[in-house]
Amino acid sequence: MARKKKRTPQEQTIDPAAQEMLIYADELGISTAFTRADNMMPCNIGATGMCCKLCGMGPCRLTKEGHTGVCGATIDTIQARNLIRAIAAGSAAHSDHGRDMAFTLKAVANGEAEGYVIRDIAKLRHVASNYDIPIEGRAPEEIADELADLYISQFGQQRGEVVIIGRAPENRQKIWKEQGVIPRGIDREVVEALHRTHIGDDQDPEHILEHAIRTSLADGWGGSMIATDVSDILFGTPAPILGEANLGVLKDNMVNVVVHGHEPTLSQMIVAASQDPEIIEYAKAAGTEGVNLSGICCTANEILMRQGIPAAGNFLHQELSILTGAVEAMVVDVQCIMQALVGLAENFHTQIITTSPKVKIKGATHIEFHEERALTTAKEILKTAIDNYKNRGQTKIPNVKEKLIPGFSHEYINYMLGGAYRASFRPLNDAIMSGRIRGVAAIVGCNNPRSQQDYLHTYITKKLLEQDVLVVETGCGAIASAKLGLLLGEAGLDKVGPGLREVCETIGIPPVLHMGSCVDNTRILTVLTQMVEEGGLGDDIHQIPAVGLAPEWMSEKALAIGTYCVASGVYVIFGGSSPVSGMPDRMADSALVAEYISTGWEEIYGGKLEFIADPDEMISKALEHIDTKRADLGLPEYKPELFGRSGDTRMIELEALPLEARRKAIYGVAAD
Ligand code: BF8
Repeated sequence: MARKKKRTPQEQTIDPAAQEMLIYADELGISTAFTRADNMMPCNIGATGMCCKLCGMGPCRLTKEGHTGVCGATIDTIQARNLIRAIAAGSAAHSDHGRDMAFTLKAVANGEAEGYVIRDIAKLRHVASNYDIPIEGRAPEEIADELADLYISQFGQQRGEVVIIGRAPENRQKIWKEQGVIPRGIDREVVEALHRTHIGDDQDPEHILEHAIRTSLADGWGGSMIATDVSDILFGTPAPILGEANLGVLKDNMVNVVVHGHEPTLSQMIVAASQDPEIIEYAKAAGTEGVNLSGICCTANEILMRQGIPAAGNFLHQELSILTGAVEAMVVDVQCIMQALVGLAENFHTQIITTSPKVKIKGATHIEFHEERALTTAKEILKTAIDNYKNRGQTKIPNVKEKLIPGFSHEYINYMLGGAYRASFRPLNDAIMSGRIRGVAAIVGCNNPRSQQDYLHTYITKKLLEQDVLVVETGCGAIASAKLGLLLGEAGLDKVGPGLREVCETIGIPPVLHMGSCVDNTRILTVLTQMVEEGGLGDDIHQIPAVGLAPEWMSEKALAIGTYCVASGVYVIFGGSSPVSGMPDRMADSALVAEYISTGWEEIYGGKLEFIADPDEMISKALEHIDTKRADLGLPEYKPELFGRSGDTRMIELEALPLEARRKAIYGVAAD
């Protein structure tokens, strides 16, 4: 494979902590995803969706106009098949996570899960009442047992409709019914996606892509929503809490345990175990000041937004955290875990501990986690890490971290807008209708070492904030903004448009709302639904001046999320490269799928999926879309000069303070 130019650490990432560690990795002669990406050019035929490897007659590479595979498959059929397979894999990953959560809920309800309790009874009752599960006069465990049974049944259901669909706006459900795309059962749609793409099955690209919509809906309005619901019920619905992010959260004088992956069942129990007197004593006996937990990827988001446990970083920080030499154990469960971790850890004392029955990595220590022994296993894992402290060598922890306020669940957003007595989305809708807020953008998704880490996420976020667009974030995108200090209440409002700033100052919120992990993109679906139900912004999601962006995407889960958002009526823009771009300069027929998932899907669902590499074009397209939606609703044209003059002596006083003093005045603490 041809080599491309090696980038400098400054070209590989905008994060100063990551730059420091990449320089260190170079000094040590250790490779990372950043250097491996530089050393391996992606295959330009596979990357553009022009390779079919679905049977033993191929792989067939279609590179000329009119080329077909050995079986006669055309380029558009091949691209559609590749895309739906990725969407099915992403949906499977999210939904299997949701299934595990539902089984944990069942076990907790029946007293079979060690150490767990039902933390949010109000949410349990609310979710159960969506499905007419009786709640009055019943113990939480009884309700939870019935809800768990209902949710578990959704995976294997063969006919009918997945019940969660009933939580979407009525007009949206009508579109899905007319199109016949309501998922019958979560697993069924994933299996059917695989069946349809076996050699000799579905060969009409539009028909394949119709099933891609059905499969993605089984994720967004199915498995992922179950995961979010149950996580909140068991571990608490997030509310704002002060946290920290970046590698500087690792501590030299403590046993550092980094939890990485996705399912909160494990990480929440490790949080509980780390506070257990037995573990604190054990750590002290080993000559340390205790156990310091931190997270990577979506596990980080899960424990950050509920307990304020710091995030060591996003996807590309998993290797960098081990490079510090200060991590006794990296405990992983499922998804986004690089195989390179084990080889990398051999250069240090770090133990990579796999815990899921689904995920083993050669060379890692496997301590399998099951909910009936959850607390015992969590303690065993922590003791293994503590025992490893004595093997620690030289450390290099970058002195870089930032404060943030995560925890904006849809329940909290509803509450914060109106308080306990008038909780409602009315103020948000009013702010959009008046033009104080121009529109809403969800900026979500991964890091990708093929782009400069965090640059696209934060550049686009900052530019949209200047344009009075309220930003909500999840996943690794949220951690990117956190590391840059964009999730910091009033302290981050300096460069925000005047109307948005007024709203944020009035409510007391940051202009970027951290809404959780990747499965929690379903919270965004719920917010959009509640905005429709509140009135004034149309009768369906596609009418809301809103966009979704995944600037640094890399995972199949991101494609599943993007597709269910499109099916729900959202304009979704992905950065980086397009898996269906083809080579339209050489092969006009290779542009059909890209065209169909944009204008074709827009005609049917009001949402569209586009891949745009240039960040400024992403921003201009997003703003153009927001303004078109405003005009279609008959809302006033966006005029920022009308806002931000109301004045507030307190804000003026605060603004005059240097940043650290301002943070101290607002939060009572300053960055250290
Ligand atoms: O599910 S954003 S890199 S961590 S896939 Fe993975 Fe992408 Fe991060 Fe969470 Ni989501």
